[in-house]
Amino acid sequence: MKLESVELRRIAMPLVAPFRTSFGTETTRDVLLVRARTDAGEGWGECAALAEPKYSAEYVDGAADVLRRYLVPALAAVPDLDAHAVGRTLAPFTGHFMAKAAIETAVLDAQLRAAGQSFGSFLGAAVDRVPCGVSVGIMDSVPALLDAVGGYLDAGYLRIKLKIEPGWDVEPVRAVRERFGDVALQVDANTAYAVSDARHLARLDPFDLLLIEQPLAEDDVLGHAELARTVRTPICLDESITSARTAAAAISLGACSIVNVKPARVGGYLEARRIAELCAAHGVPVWCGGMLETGLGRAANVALAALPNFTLPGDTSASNRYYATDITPPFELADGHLAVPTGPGLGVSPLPEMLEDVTTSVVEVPLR
Ligand code: SMG
Ligand code: MG
Repeated sequence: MKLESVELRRIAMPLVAPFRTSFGTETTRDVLLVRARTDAGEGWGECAALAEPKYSAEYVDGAADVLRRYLVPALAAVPDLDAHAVGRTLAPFTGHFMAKAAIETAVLDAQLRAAGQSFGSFLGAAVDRVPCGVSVGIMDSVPALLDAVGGYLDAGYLRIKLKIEPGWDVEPVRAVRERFGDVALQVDANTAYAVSDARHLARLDPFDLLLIEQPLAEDDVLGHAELARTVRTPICLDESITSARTAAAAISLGACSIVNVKPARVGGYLEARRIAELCAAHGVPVWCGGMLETGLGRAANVALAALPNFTLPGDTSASNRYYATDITPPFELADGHLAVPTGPGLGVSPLPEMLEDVTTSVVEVPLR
């Protein structure tokens, strides 16, 4: 394939409710969509970068900038482009995983649409639907949290993840356990603790959580290994895992026994699949993370979550958990599951009218 032009489109997607984490509150997702036009047809990718560089170093304006200045021009020079060539071509540019993931996904979508193959089939999906969890933000009060969790359980979600931070951890976990019994429950700290908090975090042990996700800083792999020797709850890494190599190191050092595989964080679906396979070889279960994606990003995540080693429910919730109106036909929960799309490529496309309604800017990247 040859890249003919790339469109960088920004859309503003209001969330149905504010989503608060230890690093900030999201109320509207400012999403960058990448549309790759090739001589074999077009493809879409969604960039997961948030507005501010707080989850990780990436942010949406930075992602758009690096795509326009460096990544797209490098790919435009490749005569027979496919998804595998994207990572190779972009390797000289350090970091910028979310920007790289977005363009790799767009190229893969174009390639698979042209070949009539779905993401799920290409990646190696083993099932036709995936069990879904939901990530629940920090709330103003425990009663408000119990209301939210109750609503998600009524909707059929099979696992609850609570965002935690110092001052909002043991009490909300205890309250959810007491009210909802033995529901599958886990927590995510988004790096809000220090290794000196080990004894405090061990107070979560009696609640039989599936895991505690990323309690310490992104670069504190040894700290996580030390913590794993103090707390009984399994440690799962998110932010720290940026490649198959960092996953191998974290596992070897005993820093985690479960991995959150988030394609955006590792540069795309090909590296995400490598991580899942590496984890399988080490007996480490994985699950698919999320970044409040629209239906486009969700389609690819659901396909990935259908791979064999994804044995825990992912942050792959239905469209209406995030958006009143999605830009694709909505993903709907059925019996706690989402169906893996079967159409060519992502299997979903943006609805033109809806897309126009939410678009805030469109930039064509000039290809020389
Ligand atoms: O997509 O359902 C979702 C959100 C899942 O909690 C979620 N993501 O650290 O895992 C994480 C966070 C990162 C994004 S917070 C705005
Ligand atoms: Mg996380």
